[in-house]
Amino acid sequence: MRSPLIVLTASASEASEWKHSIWQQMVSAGIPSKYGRKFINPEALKCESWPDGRAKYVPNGIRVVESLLLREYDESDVVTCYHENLEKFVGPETRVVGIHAHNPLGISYATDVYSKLAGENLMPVNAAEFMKIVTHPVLRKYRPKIVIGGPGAWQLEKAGRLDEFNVDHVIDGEIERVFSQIFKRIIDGDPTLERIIRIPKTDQPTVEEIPIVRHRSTFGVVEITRGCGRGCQFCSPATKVGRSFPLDHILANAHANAVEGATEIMLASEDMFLYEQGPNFTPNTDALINLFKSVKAIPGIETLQTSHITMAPVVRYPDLIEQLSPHVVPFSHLHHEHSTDPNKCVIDPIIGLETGSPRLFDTFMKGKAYPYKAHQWRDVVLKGMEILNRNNWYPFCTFIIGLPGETDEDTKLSLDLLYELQGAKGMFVPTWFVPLENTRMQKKESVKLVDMTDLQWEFFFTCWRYNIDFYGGSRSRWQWQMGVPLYYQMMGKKLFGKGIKYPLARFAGAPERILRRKLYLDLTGYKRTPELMPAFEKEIVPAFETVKGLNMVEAAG
Ligand code: B12
Ligand code: SF4
Repeated sequence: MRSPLIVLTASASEASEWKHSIWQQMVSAGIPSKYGRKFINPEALKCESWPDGRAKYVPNGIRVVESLLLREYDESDVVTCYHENLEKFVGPETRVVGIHAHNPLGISYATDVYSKLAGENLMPVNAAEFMKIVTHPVLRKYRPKIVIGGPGAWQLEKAGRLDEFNVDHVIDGEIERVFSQIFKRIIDGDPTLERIIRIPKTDQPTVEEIPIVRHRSTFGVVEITRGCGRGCQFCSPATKVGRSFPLDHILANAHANAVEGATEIMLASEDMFLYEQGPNFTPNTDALINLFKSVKAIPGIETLQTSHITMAPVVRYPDLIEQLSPHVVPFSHLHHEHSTDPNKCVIDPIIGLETGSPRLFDTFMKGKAYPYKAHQWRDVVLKGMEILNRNNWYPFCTFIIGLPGETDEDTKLSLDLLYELQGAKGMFVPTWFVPLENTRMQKKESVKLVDMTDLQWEFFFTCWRYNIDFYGGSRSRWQWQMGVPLYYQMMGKKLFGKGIKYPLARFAGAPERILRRKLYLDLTGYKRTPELMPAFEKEIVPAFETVKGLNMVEAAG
């Protein structure tokens, strides 16, 4: 039998939808593959195939490419599979192997820096999984053209690894309008086709040009909008024209997912409140409610998941969250004991909080707060968080450490914001600044771990202290308390210097009344409001023996 002309694939760490966990995917980007088995359940990297070897689910981007190609080629000529089935499909007639890349080397917002906490040159799980594809012997045997596309394709060029992986073409941008001509030229082996193909903004497709997917996407991802007009300088969707998909289009996509077994739909967007928005970023509550109801009504769909939102509309339109909640929170697969929902459901949309410094905010992302001003960002975050939490929205909040020109004063302001977020319900995830290609900051420098200031380490580990307190059970707390002092003595101190000692001690749960003398933030509240001290004192975590054993507490005292 003839081998297919085009084989499409994606790595297991980007295709897996294990337990519907987006968290699992983020962890894959940060954990060194060497320790992968310790932190990642091996089941999480198993993806399901149909009996003929085709993939059941892959990231939405590659499904869109597949659907475009199926307009021009037969199903027998376009096959999507995981790396373990490449052998089965790639053969003498295969001209192209197209690989989707969301975060192939784990360097989006320096997620790989997490893997570097355990030493330089450690490859995150994401990169290891990606390598399984590009180093697959069947590619060397038949030498099809290797084409990489997707939001993280830029990473291969940036890391200078195109030759190492024998990449013929990197396609950067939205492919709908130009796919036909590009694939034809690749298949024909056109020698004049550039290695890096940047699709210009003028070729961004209209929603009518974007196809309905033929097959199921990982997490049941269905786009509801594309692009964002808020213009943050570090962000790639900021460079895309804003578009909202018609309800029929969304429902047809959701239906295609449901008939192939998806029980959950993730409504993907840069900001859900952009869906059918009015002028000046006014959310369209009715349209959103109708969207939730209609998607939920599709036979087979049991749960809904949101992707990204922004905070300003939450505050500007105080009824928005209250009105949306009954139509989305009860249909979430996520639960938390703090939820006031009868079934303890919560939702966790992703929100970029980025910084507590009005100066940095004003320089790099002032549109994010619109209609509020940069100096109001702190208040917007705190008020927004209060509204979200009250309605059982426990957001996944990201921060960017090391924006260009960040000073100690800026970091202190971010720490101040973090202090005020104590007790807020959600996840606080610090990431490091990375200049993404095609953004206004593409020429800026990435953060390097060795250059992190003590305050930046404090910010980093304080976030994780909060996360463990809110999400980790007592078992996980105990494990960190055992492991962290060992990490400091055996590795952390050598890699990053003594500056991480007290931030790490906070992460490990050392008593705050001791740490407050060594760190900027005083989580007991004493430095800010000494009169409240007796009340806070009662809540202080008892002294922690293992840390003491390693002299961290004594030294801290
Ligand atoms: C849903 C989503 C997720 C989900 C699901 C991901 C999945 N595996 O399916 C979750 C929440 C898990 C996730 C995680 C992450 N994500 Co994400 N995610 C998105 C989101 C909202 C939608 C993705 C989507 O389906 N888009 C629609 C499709 C059609 O677009 P597309 O994939 O770009 O595909 C088009 C082209 O790229 C091209 N194409 C795609 N694949 C291929 C392959 C070939 C061969 C070719 C030729 C072309 C091609 O054709 C498509 C049509 O034009 C986007 C924002 C966005 N609107 O794109 C962010 C986004 C892609 N994520 C991003 C990031 C940074 C991450 C994370 C690192 C963490 C984070 N901070 O969010 C992690 C990494 C996960 C990992 N495994 O390492 C960034 C990427 C920035 C960048 N340019 O590098 C984005 C743009 C968000 C943002 N605002 O910054 N993500
Ligand atoms: S609000 Fe979010 S998606 Fe929009 S430009 Fe800013 S970072 Fe990008």
